[in-house]
Amino acid sequence: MATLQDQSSCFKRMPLIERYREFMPLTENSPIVSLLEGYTPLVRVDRLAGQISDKITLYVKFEGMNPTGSFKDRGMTMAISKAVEMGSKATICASTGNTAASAAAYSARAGLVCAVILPKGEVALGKVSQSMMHGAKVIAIDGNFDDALRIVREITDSYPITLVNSLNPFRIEGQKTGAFEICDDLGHQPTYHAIPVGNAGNITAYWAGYKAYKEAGRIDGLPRILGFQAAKSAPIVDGRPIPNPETIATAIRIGNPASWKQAEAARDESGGLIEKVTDEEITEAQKLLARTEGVFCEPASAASIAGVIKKAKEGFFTENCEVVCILTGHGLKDPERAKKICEPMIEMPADTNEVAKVMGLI
Ligand code: AN7
Repeated sequence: MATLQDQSSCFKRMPLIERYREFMPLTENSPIVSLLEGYTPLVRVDRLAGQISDKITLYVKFEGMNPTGSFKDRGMTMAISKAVEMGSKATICASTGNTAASAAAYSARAGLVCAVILPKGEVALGKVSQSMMHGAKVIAIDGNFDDALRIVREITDSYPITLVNSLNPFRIEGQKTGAFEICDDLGHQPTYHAIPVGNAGNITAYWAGYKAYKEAGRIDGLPRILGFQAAKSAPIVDGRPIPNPETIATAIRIGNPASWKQAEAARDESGGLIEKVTDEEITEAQKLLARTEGVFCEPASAASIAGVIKKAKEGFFTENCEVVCILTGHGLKDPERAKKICEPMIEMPADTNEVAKVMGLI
């Protein structure tokens, strides 16, 4: 019978953690649970850059192209592989939606039972439907992400269930691969790395990834990390936990990030910054990217673009530089939001003349 490993490596693309095996905590006998994640496009977006600054060469790393539509798959392939290696039968996570979707999918792939704890009414439709479809036990609590994470910590303290939030160190290990891919694609590190910050696992992982690549001699310098939080969910910027975080970018509606200190370290060690962008700036950036370049990311992801636009307006980019924006999730995750911010479609009779009229042809 074919093993999971055989199933995943029968095509040209190999499992992500296999590709970067030398940097991953895998043993010879580690099972590899993969959906052929990673290898996401690093798209050069000159038309967008032209509207932002004449100093920057801009790239977007479209993490929405991962199997479940977000960057979470990079960490989940590693976390679930280790869970299987250690004999776990069940997984659990708190989530604003994407971690849950990824945990549900990779748990299904490995034959593990999965439970996801979500803030009721605050998770985008696409993400909820994924968790349900993959057969997870979907539990929506009267509370926010931070409440959900507390519950998950308490449950995993008392029961033999594997926690697959980014508190699980294997998640961070897997997510380092994003940095490796960027450097492999460019042939060097970018000058600036712009990224949305929620629970702060991804900024932590990217910084660790760049540092590991430098140590291995694959790059000869490090990027400056530019992190962006939503204005009313910006605990790191404000320097205190936010009890009731709010933002239309529900993925990053987080008031007390688990990797707070590591995010500050990434900012300070890299000579970067962590700042806020408003919901209006996020929405504008999401639409601008979609309309200028044909790339549809979810609202939280657009925080990276919004941040670069904001910094460019402030005159931050004074010399020619390369900027990579991480687009953490696919726009189809949150179709309701897209409908809300765009012109409504035109409904009309099935009549050619009438159609030509509304098109302005007649
Ligand atoms: C699209 O799914 O926290 O700073 O529970 O889904 O590593 O938390 C999602 C986070 C950015 C922030 N963009 O990353 C979850 C969750 C998208 C996200 C983030 C998330 P972190």
